[in-house]
Amino acid sequence: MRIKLVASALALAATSLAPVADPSTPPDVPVANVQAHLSQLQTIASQNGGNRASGRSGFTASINYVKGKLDAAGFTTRVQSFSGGSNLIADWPGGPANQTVMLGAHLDSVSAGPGINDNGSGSASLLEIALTLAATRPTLTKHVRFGWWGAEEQGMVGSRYYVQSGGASGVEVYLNFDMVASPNAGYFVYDDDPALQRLFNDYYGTLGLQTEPEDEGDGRSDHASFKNAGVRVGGVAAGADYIKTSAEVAKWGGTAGQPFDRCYHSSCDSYPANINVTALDRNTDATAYVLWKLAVGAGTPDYSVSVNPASATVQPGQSATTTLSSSGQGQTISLSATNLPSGVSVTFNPQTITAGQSSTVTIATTSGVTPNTYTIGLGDPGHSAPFALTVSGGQGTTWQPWTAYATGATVTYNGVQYRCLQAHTSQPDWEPPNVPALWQRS
Ligand code: DPN
Ligand code: ZN
Repeated sequence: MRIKLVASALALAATSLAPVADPSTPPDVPVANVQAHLSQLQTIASQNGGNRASGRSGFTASINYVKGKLDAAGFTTRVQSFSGGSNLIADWPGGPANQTVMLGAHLDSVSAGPGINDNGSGSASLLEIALTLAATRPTLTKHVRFGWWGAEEQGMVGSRYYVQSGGASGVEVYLNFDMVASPNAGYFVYDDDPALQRLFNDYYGTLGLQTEPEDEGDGRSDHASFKNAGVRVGGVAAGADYIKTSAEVAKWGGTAGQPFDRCYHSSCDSYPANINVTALDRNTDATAYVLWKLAVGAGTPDYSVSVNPASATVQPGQSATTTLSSSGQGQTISLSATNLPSGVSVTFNPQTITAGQSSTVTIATTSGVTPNTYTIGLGDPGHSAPFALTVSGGQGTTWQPWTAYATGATVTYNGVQYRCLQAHTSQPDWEPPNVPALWQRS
């Protein structure tokens, strides 16, 4: 459970964003949002004949719900179709593609019920972790990808199809989440890879919670598809139809002699009755912790600036404009210009931006500026975009009709230099000697 320390004015924004000051710190994923996703999956099942089974309308609606959230958050999503269903794959842009950490959960239910613990729980948990990643935008040392599988209940069909069609290429680690909120919950950590198992146990250790190695789901969920392809796999589960022992009740509470999930694969696997919110919260935070440990680098990510256009040609006295764009993650950027020659000044509108925003840049020259090409730096110390300013004019520029002249611009006409007194667009019979109101010898 997240503790609300925020002022009420900030509460609305804080519920949709993970309250993390430092993006490199593993987030506390808001369990209320995971519950909201589960509630939606329950509604979808109820409106589609009581299930979300692969290939049926409740599954398609589930894919559409998850995809809509991910697309809005900036993920690159694709739906991979196969005979009997489809997978939803979501890539978070960034990180080295050949070093991918992938997290997956099967989104399909059995046809007997809505599949809320099996496996709305893993699906909703991963969705909220993905949205938290998008809101936090940490520096990534690994590429991060999420998969929501179809037709797991028919024998891991979707994940096998994904792996067989080359999806595991570049995937260094696959983490699987299937039944993470069983009502009579146990805390089971996959023991397929000892290093991954230790990472999960580190997190549960901070809660003072002992885990057991997961073996009930061995070969029975989508991690098997990746394990068979030689990928390191890990994950957590809260138990299916195995019976909780009294020794386990001593560690975790709950009811001895009863299944971890008495509604496994039946119509009563529904929301909210069949969800243990404490287990859902702990397992979601454990997953986020491991993802951050595997894929997130230290520190606050950097931002960058660029300008478009990156050059302009002006007469002395004229000005040019360009747009400075920035990308980054909400840092405050105070804009300034460097390397300004005398007679050139720069103003930014606005002068302070938030990384991701743009500023209009006006580069003004005086009539006395020396014609030349200058490279000006626009940005801030450490984040500079070069802008090439060519000041033409002086002896070299000959007066021409149909040209916009700014006050202070200089031209030559028949070998004589003139300075523009008043901004205008020249016309064929307005040669400088003919219109002293517009041009003065200089
Ligand atoms: N969730 C079970 C299924 O999809 O049928 C498989 C399973 C059982 C997975 C126990 C993990 C633990
Ligand atoms: Zn399952």
